[in-house]
Amino acid sequence: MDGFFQTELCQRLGIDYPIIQGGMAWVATGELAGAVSAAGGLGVIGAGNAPAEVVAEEIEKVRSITDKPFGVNVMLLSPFVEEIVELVTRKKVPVVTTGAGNPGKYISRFKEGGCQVVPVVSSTALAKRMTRLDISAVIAEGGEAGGHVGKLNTMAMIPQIVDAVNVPVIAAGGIADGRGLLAALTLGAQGVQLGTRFVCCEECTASQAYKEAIIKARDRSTVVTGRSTGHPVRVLKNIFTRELEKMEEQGCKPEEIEEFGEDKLRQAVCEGKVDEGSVMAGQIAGLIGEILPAEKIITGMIREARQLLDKQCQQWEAEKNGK
Ligand code: TUI
Repeated sequence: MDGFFQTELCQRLGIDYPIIQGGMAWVATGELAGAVSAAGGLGVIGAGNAPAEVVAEEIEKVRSITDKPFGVNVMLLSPFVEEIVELVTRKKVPVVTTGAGNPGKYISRFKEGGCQVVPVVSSTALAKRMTRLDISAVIAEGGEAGGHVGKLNTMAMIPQIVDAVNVPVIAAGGIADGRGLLAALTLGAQGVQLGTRFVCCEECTASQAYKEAIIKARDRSTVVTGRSTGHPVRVLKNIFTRELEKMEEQGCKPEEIEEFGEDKLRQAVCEGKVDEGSVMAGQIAGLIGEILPAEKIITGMIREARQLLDKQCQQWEAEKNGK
């Protein structure tokens, strides 16, 4: 345990380390969330577009792995959002993160179930609006992130949101190691959320091909598609994104583009179709070089951040002593 890295956010959520695993649709199953929570972070099941009975099984899986707190990400564009809200409330899921919208109308139900609510935001205005609700923290997600993204980047957005709100801020987008953790804390965040890094985790049930596509990626391997449909999504460049770009150039209707994208994430994650499918990943994919157990990712990040801080302190100490 390390005092510096035990932020108020950790106390609020009941976790040992300020590291949250992104609730990625299809990728963030009970196995992954359970492993992250067991290792002292906050594991989060990604409900995505899944119906309640599927998510209920993932909740049971986490509870069979660990007694520690965990979360469910409620994707607010899901056709099953109503039944997912009912499920997480009934199952008393400790933490609910929300994405792709405003959870305002569901907050009272979450609170009745004893769930702490942590919405994802992509701007200061949205973050401020969320603080009128009974929430425990906000996740400020920059456009470096994988999947559905906003316009601002993490570096510029975090300090502005930290200054604008009175709840703990969790930085997301572009973070995958101890350097990113330390940088985020320096910007005033009290924690970090990682998605792409946890895809390349032993306990993650995504296809080997999906993990290998991330390992192979470089800094410029991702692209944002779907700007014309109003649903910009960051993915690895492949045959699928080139087809999508062609459709956008040709001025295809947003409905046609949306229809073409349907089921493509599942195909990539579950069937390993990484050429024709949608391989959602963040810009930090280029930094990820190996598949590790969740516990190694978490303790490695904390160790790296602490060593960086120690080294800096020693240097300052030496300077003060005129060495
Ligand atoms: O939600 C995500 N990332 C996602 S969701 C997803 S599934 C999907 N697939 C295709 C199209 C759309 C979704 C894949 N990746 N990240 C969290 C996030 N939330 N990023 C941005 C936002 C967000 C956007 C608008 C949060 C709130 C919001 O509010 C709008 C408003 O004014 O209420």
